[in-house]
Amino acid sequence: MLSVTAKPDAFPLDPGHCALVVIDMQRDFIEPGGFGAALGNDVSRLAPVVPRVAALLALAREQRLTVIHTRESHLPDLSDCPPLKRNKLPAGRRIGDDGPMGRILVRGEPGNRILDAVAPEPGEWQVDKPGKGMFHATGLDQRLRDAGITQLIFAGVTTEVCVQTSMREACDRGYDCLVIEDATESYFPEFKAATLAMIVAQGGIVGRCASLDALRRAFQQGVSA
Ligand code: C5J
Repeated sequence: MLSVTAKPDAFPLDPGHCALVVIDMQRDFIEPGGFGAALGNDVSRLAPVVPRVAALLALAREQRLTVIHTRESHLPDLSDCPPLKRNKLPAGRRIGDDGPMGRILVRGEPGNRILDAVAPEPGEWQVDKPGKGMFHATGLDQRLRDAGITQLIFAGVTTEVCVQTSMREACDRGYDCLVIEDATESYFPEFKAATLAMIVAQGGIVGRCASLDALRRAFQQGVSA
């Protein structure tokens, strides 16, 4: 067991039972013309997180952790997209409408692709999820249990939406959770700060929070307990 310096207390890391989950590092949220932009966000705010997620992925691969990539996406016929979600936006900017990167937030479209810098490698899990949380309508819980995964390290975008929702879902299912604070980002710095504060408050009510450096140090220091 390794020990990662974290808030509110150390995270006991068991590499053989731990997976890195990289949430929604897809063009839809990070490049102009996708779903993030359709929602009215300044997508350039997410660019700085890309090299940090790439560095985290490199570390996880070096340490042979299970790596999971998610994509928020809907089926081409939108049968998995609740009308409420689609109708939030005006026609022309809705999920399924044509945009500069193909149909917005639709599975298999160019905009739905994960950025090259953080793209999945062969053997890594890829999970298409119609919701904000990664357990809704994905079958992921059973797959994790079958693989003996009990701990999850989170990164990706956006901190307060899909990262936090997935982490809360995971916490309710009994997974020990850690979010890497410099490998997650939001369009809104204040929402990111509030989310990280909420996660670690009340004794770590949803999990723990650590820096990428702290995770790296834990692997360098090796067995500590
Ligand atoms: C959003 C996400 N923000 N991946 N999705 O709608 O956080």
